[in-house]
Amino acid sequence: MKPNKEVFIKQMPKVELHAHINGSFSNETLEKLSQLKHGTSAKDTEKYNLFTKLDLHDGFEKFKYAHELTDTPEAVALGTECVIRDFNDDNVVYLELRSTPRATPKMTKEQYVMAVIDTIIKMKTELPSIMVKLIVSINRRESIESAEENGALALKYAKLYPDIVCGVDLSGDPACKEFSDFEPILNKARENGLKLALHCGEIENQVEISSMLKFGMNRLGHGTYIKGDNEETLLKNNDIALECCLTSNLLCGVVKTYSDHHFRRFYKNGHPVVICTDDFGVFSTTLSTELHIASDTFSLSSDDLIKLSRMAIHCSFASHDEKQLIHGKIDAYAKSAVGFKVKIH
Ligand code: 6MZ
Repeated sequence: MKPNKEVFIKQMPKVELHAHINGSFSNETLEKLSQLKHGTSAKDTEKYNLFTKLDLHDGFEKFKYAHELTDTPEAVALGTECVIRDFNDDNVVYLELRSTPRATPKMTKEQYVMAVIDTIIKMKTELPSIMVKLIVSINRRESIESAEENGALALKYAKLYPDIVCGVDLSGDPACKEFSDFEPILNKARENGLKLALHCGEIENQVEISSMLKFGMNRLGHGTYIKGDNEETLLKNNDIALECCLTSNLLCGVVKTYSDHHFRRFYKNGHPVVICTDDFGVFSTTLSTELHIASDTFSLSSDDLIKLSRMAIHCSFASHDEKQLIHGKIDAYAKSAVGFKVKIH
């Protein structure tokens, strides 16, 4: 086999830190979920896939389609399993999934969380080469009461499953509510040992960006509108890693071209950055594709890509021993790739 960039990236052990479960359904997964719910093929998958640029708000409408299909614990379990299988097929060896506990007429939030956790446990034996964790999401669109419930579920299940539940995410339409509304919930999670991976700076709101950066977090999702020197200093001083989702940002219209993406600036400044998919089903991408785009756009060599993978492990919420294990896989791959004399630029 002639080694080339595609093969190199596809085979590289990869680390995914920003993936929403209900945004990560392939068309095959939608088919399976539709069969489960309706006994028929999925209709109107274009309601879910984003083929053209939209604004961020329209982008959020896309998730309704997946949510309609995942309204029972069985469907949540099936969806989660398919997502883990798809990441495994892309040679992702460490995966932090995030998802918003959702109550429907057929399911409680607690059943939702258990369906995801049970599936993660089941997949440990079926797919032993991928390690999967869960970050519990809070959706900004929902009530504070709902956010409190999600925070409490995160704490409860982190105690019961400390190897799986590792953090809390704040996501959803960034135009909804004030960050300060969520601070007490996030503080409580942090004080009880959970990590924070919060969406921040997806829209232009300098007051909120500043207060979020001062509040601090372990990782920040998107950060498109983090622009001023003060903000970059806060990011640096508070040691906040940046999750960059190239295609998501392009298709949601918050960056004009890949080349304009803020990954370039932060990477150049040596800031911890991680390439992520966000919602690979909605944005029709894979982690390998995103790394390929990053490599092409920002002239990253094979060494740079390996370094990015190592950086992703560093920024992950895995334990020390788990990080060592994943590092071992990347080291072994890097050695074999040297043997291949893979030069991708
Ligand atoms: C903000 C996003 C998002 O939780 O039902 N979500 N929130 N920005 C984004 N960038 C485009 N992509 C996804 O997965 C879907 C939910 O994740 C959040 C939204 O709240 C969406 O409803 P779960 O598994």
